[in-house]
Amino acid sequence: MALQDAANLLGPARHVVVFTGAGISAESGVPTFRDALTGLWSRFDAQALATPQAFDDDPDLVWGWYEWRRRLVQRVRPNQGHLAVARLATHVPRLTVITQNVDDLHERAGSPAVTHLHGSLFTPRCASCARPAPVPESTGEQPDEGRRVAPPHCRHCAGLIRPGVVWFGEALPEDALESAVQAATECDVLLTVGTSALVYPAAEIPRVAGRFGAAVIQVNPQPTPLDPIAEVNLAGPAAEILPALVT
Ligand code: BV8
Ligand code: ZN
Repeated sequence: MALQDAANLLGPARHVVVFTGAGISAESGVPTFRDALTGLWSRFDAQALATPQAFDDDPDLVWGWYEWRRRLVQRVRPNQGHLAVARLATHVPRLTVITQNVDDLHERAGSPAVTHLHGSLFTPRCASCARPAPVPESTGEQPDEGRRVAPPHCRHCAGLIRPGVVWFGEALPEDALESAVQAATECDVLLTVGTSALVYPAAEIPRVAGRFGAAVIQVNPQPTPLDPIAEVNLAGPAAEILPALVT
């Protein structure tokens, strides 16, 4: 049985990398990236909004979208999948958590030192001088879906504040990418969870681990391009599979 095969790989592992994507947060109520635009947002294309060009063309549209997503994330809770990942740290000598997600649900589940390859909804910065900016105060109201919101101005240079995420066409944070690649080359097991593995260079991380001899275990209800390199494929939702794997 696949779950037992995965447990047998994890059991003796000394260094495990958990590599996550939007699917791990799906059962918390955070839409995955490729269906992020629901309701009023459905008339937009996520991949087109997540670009420097989109922010230049229509900063209020893009800022409004990220404010909606940030406030949605603040209202939801980590699920059993995030909690199982945090628990895994007590089962293996070394655990590295690498996420493509811009939410903070791994941290809120108790995973320390999460590597965020694509930045965070909670680290806005100035688009001109790059200095960090405060996260806007939450009003406690329901997020206004589909609403344009003017971004704040930088208190140092008056430039526009932008979300602290990595947009398409932008380089990933060098330290995050470097430590992720390093961990991938060193681990015995890489557990990839809830990612379509379509966005590069992040999608290289499980492939690097496989090339360097790690066993790759995949948790995803759908097929992905990683199926051929995964030693074990656990087809199902993360919030069910991970707690069964990490008891
Ligand atoms: C760069 C932050 C260069 C913002 C995101 C060809 C080769 C190599 C690269 C490229 C190429 N063609 C184009 C590129 C470049 C591009 C790229 O990869 N494009 C792809 C689409 C072809 N990459 C870039 O532009 C990157 N930068 O290359 O820089 C450079 C170098 C030097 C100097 C300057 C430039 C930057 C990419 C970063 C994009 N930012 N996010 C935001 O969130 O708004 S990407 C976005 O996709 C997501 O946010 C997430 O981070 C990422 C990955 O998505 P997933 O997490 O996998 O989510 P997805 O919705 O796709 O899938 C969900 C999965 O969950 C599914 O498989 C589903 O089955 C599963 N699931 C559902 N429910 C569950 C579940 N699994 C488990 N349990 C469940 N319950
Ligand atoms: Zn500034």
